[in-house]
Amino acid sequence: MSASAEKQPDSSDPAPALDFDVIVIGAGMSGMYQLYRLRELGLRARVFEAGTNVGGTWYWNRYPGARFDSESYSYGFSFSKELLEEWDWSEHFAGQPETLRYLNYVADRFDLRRDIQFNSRVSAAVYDEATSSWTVALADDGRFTARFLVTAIGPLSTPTWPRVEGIDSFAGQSFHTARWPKEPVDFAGRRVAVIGTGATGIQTIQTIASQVGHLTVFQRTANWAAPLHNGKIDAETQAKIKAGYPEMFKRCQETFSCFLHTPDPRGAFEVTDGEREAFYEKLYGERGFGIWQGNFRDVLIDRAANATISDFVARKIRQRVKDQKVADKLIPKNHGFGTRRLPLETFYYEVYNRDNVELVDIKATPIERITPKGIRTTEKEYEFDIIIYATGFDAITGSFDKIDFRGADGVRLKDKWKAGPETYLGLMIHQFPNMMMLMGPHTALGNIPRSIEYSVDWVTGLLRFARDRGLTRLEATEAGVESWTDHVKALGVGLLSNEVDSWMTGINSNVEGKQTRIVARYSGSAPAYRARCDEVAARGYDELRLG
Ligand code: NA7
Repeated sequence: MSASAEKQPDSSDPAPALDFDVIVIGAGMSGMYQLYRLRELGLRARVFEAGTNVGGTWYWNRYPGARFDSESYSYGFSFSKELLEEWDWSEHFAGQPETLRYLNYVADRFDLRRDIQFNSRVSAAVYDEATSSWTVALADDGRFTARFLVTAIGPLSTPTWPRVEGIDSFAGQSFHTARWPKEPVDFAGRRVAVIGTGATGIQTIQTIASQVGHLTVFQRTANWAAPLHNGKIDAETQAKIKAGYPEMFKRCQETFSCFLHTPDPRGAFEVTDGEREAFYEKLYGERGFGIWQGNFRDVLIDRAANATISDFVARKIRQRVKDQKVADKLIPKNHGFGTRRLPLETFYYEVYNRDNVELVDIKATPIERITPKGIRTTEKEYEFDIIIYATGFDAITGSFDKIDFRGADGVRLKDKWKAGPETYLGLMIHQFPNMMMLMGPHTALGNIPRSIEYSVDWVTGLLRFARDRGLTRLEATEAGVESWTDHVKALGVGLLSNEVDSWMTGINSNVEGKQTRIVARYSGSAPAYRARCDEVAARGYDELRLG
């Protein structure tokens, strides 16, 4: 800890010196890159991180089989040519250990750790109008002040457990996938339960099925999934990837959500039945998110178009799963293909052809309680050695709810956002001056590192502007927030994904008060988002209240 960080503010001093220019909460990809840019500006910055090391999502999610669903090379940082040149991704979709190694390499390469304080969970952040500054309190101990506050707390970082009785009574081992231990878990011969079949559950299930004695999957809602088609990157491909980086990142800037894939300009019914089938077959055989992000332009907005791809993928599931009763349980009935975040899988469906795997439909036979021995449904009690909760996150606003943010006049963010988030460009909030959000609500998510780099650069531009003009107070106006929030809501109209319960619509059965759908994400195109934010910057941030 630096000398300045140890200093406690002196309450008798009417204008105590601030500990830092900027405090950043979180040392995941957003916080790491923000720190790098703040240093370039010559600002005194401190990052507070709850974990013991950098990496955020890739630090916490150590569960078996955790890996990218977007191509490794399109996911890494693009800001440093040297870094791009130095780092070799071993697979098209790297696993979590490799990604965590990468982020540690980045931290070392840019000497980031000296301004990051680990084991430091922020519990509160309070704005003080008299000094135009933020005081950040840590859960354990310590209070620090800074002019500006940047939240880099991640859209999917607050894990949630089922609200079911008896969780603590289980006598075996239990783990949430997002709080997986650093030490390996021995599955050999064990009776294992997995609750949850989202992107995380699917990766876990397909990875451990061959390692466990017996696996029981508790599925509440069947999810659509499509093949990942991962593979090793050979030396020749590696050289091509590196030579093609400028072009590839340019493409990511042009596509709808910064992935390598972007919607096909044709509608699903603008081709013949045979052409449509062939196109789906091609997409199903290709790497990555193409079948989701590179499909016909209308499959995520038009029910009839969506039904064609849903029907295609349902047939694939029936072909891949031998027991047709099980196949039927695995085919979603309550939402169309791609209307929730699409999990990508590697022989996931084939798992259900194994003798040691059972699928339990907990819509039909709900879980009543966790018992010392295992899980009791309305049908029977199952006995386990290990229970894995792959039950997801209190997404997007959940990590904000966990910190007691208080803005001007003591207004609590949790109260302000009771009916859903309200933001300016997904970056700022009225009555929360000098606070900027990275990957908060209402921002373009998509291929997250691409969005992170853009948002960090925007925030950095704003802080440079403030520094150069000696500004000490930056605030989104009420009108600016209203206009952006209305815009984000309008963009969501007509999207099939906004008519479905998922973390993307703010639904979480495990969290009180999160049973009503909200528009939590910006669903326009990334280029349109950037154009709007660039325009604000080019006009000298004239939509903000500056002081
Ligand atoms: P998700 O996608 O939110 O999936 C959570 C899963 O857990 C999903 O199948 C849920 O069923 C299930 N779940 C949640 N709570 C319960 C309870 N109480 N009982 C039974 N089943 C439950 O989270 P993931 O971690 O898989 O993925 C999150 C994102 O991380 C992913 O989209 C990627 O962007 C990376 P439900 O569908 O709610 O019925």
